[in-house]
Amino acid sequence: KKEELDYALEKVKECLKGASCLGADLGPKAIRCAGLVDAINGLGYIVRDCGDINPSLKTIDSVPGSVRLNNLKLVNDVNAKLYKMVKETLSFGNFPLVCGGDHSLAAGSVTAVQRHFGKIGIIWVDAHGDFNNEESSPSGNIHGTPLSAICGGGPENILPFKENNAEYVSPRNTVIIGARALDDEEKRLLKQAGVTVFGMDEIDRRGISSIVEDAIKIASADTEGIYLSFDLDAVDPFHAPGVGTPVKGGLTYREAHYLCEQLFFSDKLLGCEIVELNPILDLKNETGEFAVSLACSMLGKTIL
Ligand code: HAR
Ligand code: MN
Ligand code: MN
Repeated sequence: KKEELDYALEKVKECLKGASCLGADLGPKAIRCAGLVDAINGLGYIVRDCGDINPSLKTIDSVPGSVRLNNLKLVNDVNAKLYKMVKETLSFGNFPLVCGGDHSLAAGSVTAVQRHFGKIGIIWVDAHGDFNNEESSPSGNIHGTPLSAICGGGPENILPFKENNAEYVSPRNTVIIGARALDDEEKRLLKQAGVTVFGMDEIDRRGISSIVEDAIKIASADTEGIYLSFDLDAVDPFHAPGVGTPVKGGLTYREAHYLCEQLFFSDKLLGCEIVELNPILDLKNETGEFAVSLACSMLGKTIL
């Protein structure tokens, strides 16, 4: 029936938010179910779970005018809350670990970390570049744009909470690892901005250890430290099937862990996030469990 179809469509749209498919909003629940808090406690930390951030808006928004970013109001509403939460966490002297949610949350988290420390580097682990702006975005999905926005390339309207005269993150201190699905215009924008991109081909050729070593050097040159933004779709879908936009040919299980372990040992980490977990697409919460094990590696869990 038409009313039923319309109702179902409305429900699906409510869940769309920054990504193109339903379910990334359930990610944090799945990570908790996989035992995140106990696992981190087990490493000797005290965990303060700030809880989920729920949007105050319920329905999908169509913004009037020429804005072509999907669900802009909804994403901005969540990110404004996240921005405040991460800034508070840092001002208490605590270490933020943000669990997504789709990657558009980086607009809130990274802006807060940058504001707190003044000058940070970013290591962005992702199959994608997330470096589209409003004009270049092929989909209008905000999760394809946050890295560009954070680096000052727009879309500016996904950073409404950014304080006046706060600095952007320098593209010169920004490194992408694991890329294998970049749009043509996005490639051009990355090159123009001066972001370092280590694609899977270079990881094949040089090995993950030398790549991570370079990435840490680039992201920490003249910065207060490094924020690690880990999109689970960087990992091969064989190990991480529970993501909205899987791309074959990604990081192996050990490459992903090695990267996180080395970042911990660099002693440069200012905070981190794990994003794009979509439990609806997962197999028995395998990717949720993987996310927990990666968080442990970021926080100092070692083999020996
Ligand atoms: N580049 C495409 C776009 O901008 C696809 C982005 C998919 N993004 C993610 N983020 N899953 O990493 O629409
Ligand atoms: Mn991403
Ligand atoms: Mn991605």
